[in-house]
Formats: sequence, structure tokens, C-alpha cells
Amino acid sequence: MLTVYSDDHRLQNARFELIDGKLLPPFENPLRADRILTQVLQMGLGEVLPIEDFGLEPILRVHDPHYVAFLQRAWQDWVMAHGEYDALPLNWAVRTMRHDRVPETIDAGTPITSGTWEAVTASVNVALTAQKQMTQGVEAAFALCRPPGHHAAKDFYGGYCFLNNAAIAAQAFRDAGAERVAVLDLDYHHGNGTQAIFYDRSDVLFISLHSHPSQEFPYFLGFEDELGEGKGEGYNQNYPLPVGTDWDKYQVALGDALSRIKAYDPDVVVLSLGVDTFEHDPISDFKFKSDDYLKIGVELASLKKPTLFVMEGGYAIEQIGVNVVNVLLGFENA
Ligand code: Q9C
Ligand code: ZN
Repeated sequence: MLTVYSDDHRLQNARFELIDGKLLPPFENPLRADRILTQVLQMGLGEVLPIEDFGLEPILRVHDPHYVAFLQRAWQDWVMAHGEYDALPLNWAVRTMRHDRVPETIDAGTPITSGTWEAVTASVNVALTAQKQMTQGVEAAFALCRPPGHHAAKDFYGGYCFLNNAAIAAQAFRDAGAERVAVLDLDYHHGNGTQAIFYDRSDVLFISLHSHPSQEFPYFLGFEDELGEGKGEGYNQNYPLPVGTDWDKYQVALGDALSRIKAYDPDVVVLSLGVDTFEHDPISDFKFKSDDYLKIGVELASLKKPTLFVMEGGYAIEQIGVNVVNVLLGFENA
């Protein structure tokens, strides 16, 4: 399978994130992508392509122009206001407060640094380069995106995500002539950004399997009664699963999700690939073993659809490469 990769991911390299009362070195760090690339090369998965630059246009098909402009100058503005520290603001928009006010900086777990803008635009270009290869006939590709994207919505960031790589690629497929796109999100966390972006649309089906939002980030979205709205009604499906979920239990929900996708009969599948479902993931509580990722790949291959794998989360540095590449090998060898 073809992989697309850019070294520019290293420009997102923060000092800290605020997590559980501690300022810790970020879990979402450059070693993640380095280890995945090493495993791709070691297993001989296939060719590794560099990025092409697609500019702002495909980003603006998904994200709000004010938000994109904010992100582009966020570091500079932050330094003017606070000096050269990672931007780790706290925003407090709880119930009873106004929701028509648009906050700019929000998440103390998602640092903005001097290289964030370059890194996140390179990450989008990774997804779009792989997407373009597929419009030219490649059947499956792996976009080794970093930073991840699925928690970023039209006009906000969070959960280590700034621009929604998977959503931008899904929209690019639509713009290139695909009639129906299915996005299947297998990251441990609910893909709230992707869901919100396509919530009122029937041309992009969004399905997510994840840790129950009553127990886990993003806490306020990802419940099973979120079915889409307007034209999008019936085109959103969540499978919230309890902490401690292992492959045996997951498999049932995955089977159901795959039959829904088969019934939808998409032209292409965008697979938001997180391996934070792993038993030793430091911030998550599912119980996947490395071999289980091969089985996910085999299951996904049963759809027999062109598939774009877009890297999302996964923080167990030692095994992240094996787990990710197992999905891709399982898919290819099925
Ligand atoms: N107590 C992705 O996997 N903070 N983002 C977790 C845990 C946010 C993860 C706090 C986790 C976001 C792409
Ligand atoms: Zn995640």
C-alpha cells in the first residue's frame, strides 16, 4: 500500500500539555509519526510519497475562513500577548453561558506552538496527496497524518486536532466526483469534529466506534441518539462502547457498522485510523492487542471499497508502528 508522509509534522513539538492536573510532555509528539514511518519501511508496506501543496482552497471547503485566519496568526498573536510560551489557554463555555460567542483559543490539552500552522497544513497536504492518488486509480492509501484531525470542527480546535484531515479528504473526494463517501472513525475517542461537519448531509455518512462520551473525551458528543439532522437524518451513527472493551465486544459493533456502510454503497471509504484502542495506550482504556489490528484490517477489506486510511490518535509509542501497520497489512493481505 502507498503511504504519504511529510517531515513537517516535527514542527508541532510542544513542551507541555495540561492533563489530569499535571503539565506533562505531550502524548501527541513527533515520535509517533517517526515510529509509524519506521514500521512502514521495515515491513516493506510499499512506496512512500512526499506531499504536494494544495493551498487553502480545500481546507476552506470544510473550515470557516475566520477560524483558518485565526489559526494562521494564532502563535504570533499569542506571543505578542503572553511571550514565547506554548499557547495553553483555558476556555470555560459551560451550560447557561452564551453559545453564540465564538472563542478563539480554547484547549489547554492542545498546545499551539511556533510551528503549529506549518505542521497542520502539511498534515492536510498528506491527506490530500493520498486522496489525489486515489482519484488517479490507486485503490488504497495510507495518509500518515500528524497532527491528527478528527476533533477539529468547522471553527474550533481541540483534542490535539486543528484541521480535520479526514473531513477535508472526504470533501475533496466529493469535489472530485464521488457521489457518496463513508467516513468510518475507529479512533478510541469520538470524532466529534467530523460528525459536526457532516451532520446535516446525506452525501457523507459518518460512523464512529469509540469510548463512551459519558466516560471519555470529548464528553459532550458521540452518544447513540445522534442520528443526523435535516437532509443528514439517518446518515450519522455512533457506537459508544464502555471502558474495558476488547476485540470480542468491539467486533460486534464493527460488524454492524460495516453492514451499514455496505447498505450505503459509498464510492469511497475514508478510515479515521486511531490505535489508542490498544491495551497499553497511556491515555485510553480499551483492551486491544497488537494482533487484533490485523483483524480490523481484514474486516475493513470485506467492504471491497477504495479506502483512504487517515492517521488519527494512538499514544503507546513502543507499539504504535506495529499496531498501525498491522491494520494496513491485514487489509492488504485479506
Ligand atoms: N484524561 C486523539 O486521539 N485529552 N485525541 C484526554 C484524558 C484529550 C485525543 C484527557 C485526548 C484527545 C486524536
Ligand atoms: Zn483518540
